[in-house]
Amino acid sequence: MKNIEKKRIILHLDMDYFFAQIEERENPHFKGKPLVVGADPKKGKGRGVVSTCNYEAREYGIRSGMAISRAYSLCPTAIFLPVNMSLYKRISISVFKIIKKSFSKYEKVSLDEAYIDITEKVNNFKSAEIKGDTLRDEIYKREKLRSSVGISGNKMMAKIACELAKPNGIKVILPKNSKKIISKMGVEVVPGIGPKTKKIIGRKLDKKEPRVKDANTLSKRELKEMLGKRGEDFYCMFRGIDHSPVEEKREIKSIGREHTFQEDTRDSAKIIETFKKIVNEVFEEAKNKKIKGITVVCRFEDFQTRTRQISFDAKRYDNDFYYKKGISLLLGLLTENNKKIRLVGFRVRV
Ligand code: TTP
Ligand code: MG
Ligand code: MG
Repeated sequence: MKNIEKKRIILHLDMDYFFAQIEERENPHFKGKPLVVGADPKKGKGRGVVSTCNYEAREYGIRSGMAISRAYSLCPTAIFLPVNMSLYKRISISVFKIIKKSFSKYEKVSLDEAYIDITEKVNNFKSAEIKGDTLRDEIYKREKLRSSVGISGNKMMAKIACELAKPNGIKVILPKNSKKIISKMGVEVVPGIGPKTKKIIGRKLDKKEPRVKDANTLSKRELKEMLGKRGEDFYCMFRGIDHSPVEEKREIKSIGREHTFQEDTRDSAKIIETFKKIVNEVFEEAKNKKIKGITVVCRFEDFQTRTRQISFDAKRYDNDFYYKKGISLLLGLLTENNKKIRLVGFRVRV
């Protein structure tokens, strides 16, 4: 019974190369040239990461999350720009106003991305496609920015459709075709399957790059034995089925800062001093908002990234309380191993 999906029509919108496209819009002479938004490359000695880049830069192999020094070595002549977050946030607000004007049931996933449940708005996938195109046109008219839309019977397949539509496109995956389309993809297209889970599945199947069609040879019981409760969900997802609802007004916002050290360090005074500085910046931005939880991030010299978090009850505490909790999480991470620290970060949920 659980495998029978309620008939829904879900639309996924994602802005194309968002931060970089905004920079191109602000500086039209950048268009056509590789452009990278992120940390300062410092002629190859910079230590932060790439936030995003335009499609010209992607041709050189540059990607989000890559060390900026590597991006520089792949294309030293690219235009490198710092992250102008307040501008991107302003534009994101404007994009979401456009969504809100036409749709009531939407879920904001990030600054540039939303799921919209249009089941009640349209009768079929053809009219859904027209709705999607209208939305893309409206965003372009108002903000002169290109976006892509994917439409299918659930969130996972709508997102996959959107990836296939990129850039500046729209794609519908009819639910009857979902299983076939997803079966050709790598198992990591399924939300929740990261490198670790992929490895477990790969080991079981004796494949380094397991595809969904390979994973489809595993029974629900086998997946459950391997991966616990999540395994059962994956069993459905490998068949193109995803029951997760579009969660409206999930206005959990997070505010965070991170700092990449000029040199990897184990100097605790230095780490704590930097941590204090970014924590204060976060408090400054969070202002009077109620803090629901905090997360501390450490990236070690070998790029291993670890996080620790705590959630809080409804009570309001003062900033010093959250800072002390943060410090104890940080110390917990520092004592996990003896590796040097590359990056430290602090985030609050408000
Ligand atoms: P994405 O939608 O993942 O990427 P994108 O919009 O740059 O490119 P695409 O055309 O493939 O959608 O992320 C949206 C923005 O979030 C991106 O422009 C920059 C920011 N971001 C980071 O800062 N770091 C990251 O690792 C990622 C993935 C995104
Ligand atoms: Mg995007
Ligand atoms: Mg996105």
